[in-house]
Amino acid sequence: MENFSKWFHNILKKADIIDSRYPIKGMAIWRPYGFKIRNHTLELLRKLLNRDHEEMLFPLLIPQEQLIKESIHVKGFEDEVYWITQGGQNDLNEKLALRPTSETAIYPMYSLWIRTHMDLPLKYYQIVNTFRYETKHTRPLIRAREITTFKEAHTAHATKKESDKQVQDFIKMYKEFFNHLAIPFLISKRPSWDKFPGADYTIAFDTIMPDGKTLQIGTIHNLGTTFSKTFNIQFEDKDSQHKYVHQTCAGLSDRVIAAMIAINGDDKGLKLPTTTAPYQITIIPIIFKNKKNDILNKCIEIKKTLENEGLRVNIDDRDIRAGKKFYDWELKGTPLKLELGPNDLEKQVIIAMRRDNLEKIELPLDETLTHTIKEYIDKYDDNIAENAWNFLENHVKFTANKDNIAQLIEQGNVVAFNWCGDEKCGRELEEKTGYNILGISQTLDSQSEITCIKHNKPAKYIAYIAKTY
Ligand code: PR8
Repeated sequence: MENFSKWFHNILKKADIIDSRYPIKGMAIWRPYGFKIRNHTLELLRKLLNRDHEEMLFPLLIPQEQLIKESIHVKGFEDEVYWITQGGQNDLNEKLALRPTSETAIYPMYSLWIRTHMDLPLKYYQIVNTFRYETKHTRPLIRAREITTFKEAHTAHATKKESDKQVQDFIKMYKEFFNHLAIPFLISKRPSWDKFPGADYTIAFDTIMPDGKTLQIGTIHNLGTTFSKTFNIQFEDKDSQHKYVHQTCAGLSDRVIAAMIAINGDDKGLKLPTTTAPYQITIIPIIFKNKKNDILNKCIEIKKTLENEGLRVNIDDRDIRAGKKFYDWELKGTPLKLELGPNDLEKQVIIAMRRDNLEKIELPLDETLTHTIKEYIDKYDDNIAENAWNFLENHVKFTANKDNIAQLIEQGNVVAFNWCGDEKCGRELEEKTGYNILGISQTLDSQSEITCIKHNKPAKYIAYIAKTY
């Protein structure tokens, strides 16, 4: 993959994932194959969230007065908001914002819903489209102006301790989610100047894309009582005192799908994990005239058997060359292809080919087939995840010398370094190098004699710096 950006645009188009020719910048269309991948991704996400959250759905529009009520929050978003000012021929009395995120839509309602400690913790989420007037270069899925798949969870708790615990629970859940998608990640606490507008602190998941740039693929924010004070979200506690709730929110977007595609792809196309592949197995009949029906019938029988075991299977019976079918399903990233021709049928075997190693193996067409295939796709999943993690781990390099940062990053790495944690020092480092501090990955032992990469002050943390999307 020499030119990642070109590869990415090509694959979205050729594999029928996204069509970005829609005549509004930053807004694109999900094509049916992409839509299926998106559905499976959402299914997984809902399954994880529904363990202890409930899904809801808010309106898209937010009254101006509500959006601007939380001053720090609005400052962070004011340059990114799309406004609706007219209804038909009439000017609206109040401007309405297309939600860039929904804190200011949701929290006034939380203030009505939450009354006593018995209403807590409250854990709701929605999966909606949001709009951000991004001024940086837009890219489908990665930086869109309409984020079509924005998962936002919003929780409220009685104490700070519980909200901190919720942050940890989200971290666990995200780990599980990204593992299902074969997306390796770095977790860090964003520096104070890069946290979510209105948050006490932000924990972010980043991955390293094939071009070495990092992509923020998920965030978890502890909002403290900033919003509950602004929107008056109070509860009566056991001691009859009225207190402000402590809140968190956590977001994911289409970027997750971008990362899954980019990290697991190669020059032949996609390598989708079986969790999200529209078809986990594609059967390709090799049709010769006199045997056509026998072959097709056997393919249908195999498909049914595998489907009964819960696998997603399709048969490509298009009237085109088998070679073209192989090419297409390699491009579309089906984890396992099965090929059945007249000779195979006679020998009672089928040829299996995993998308990751492209090895062809003959499998007996008997009652062991389903079991063997399941083992195969498990190995496939393990292998693509292992490769993805190896890539990430090989591209995180530690240095104690600030003069090495630029070279390491330009070679496609994220750089880990010892840091004092001071804002001034961090900002200077960003300015001097032109890269971004992702955040703190680890706190150092307070007894340690290690010094900050920039000066002689004691280092408190290990932090990451990178070229970011
Ligand atoms: C919140 N509020 O909003 P966040 N295109 C695609 N993905 C994007 C874009 C974009 N233009 N901008 C951000 N993301 C909080 C949490 C409710 C939920 C993705 O947080 O502003 C990024 O992966 O950090 C980001 O981590 C996630 O949306 C959440 O957005």
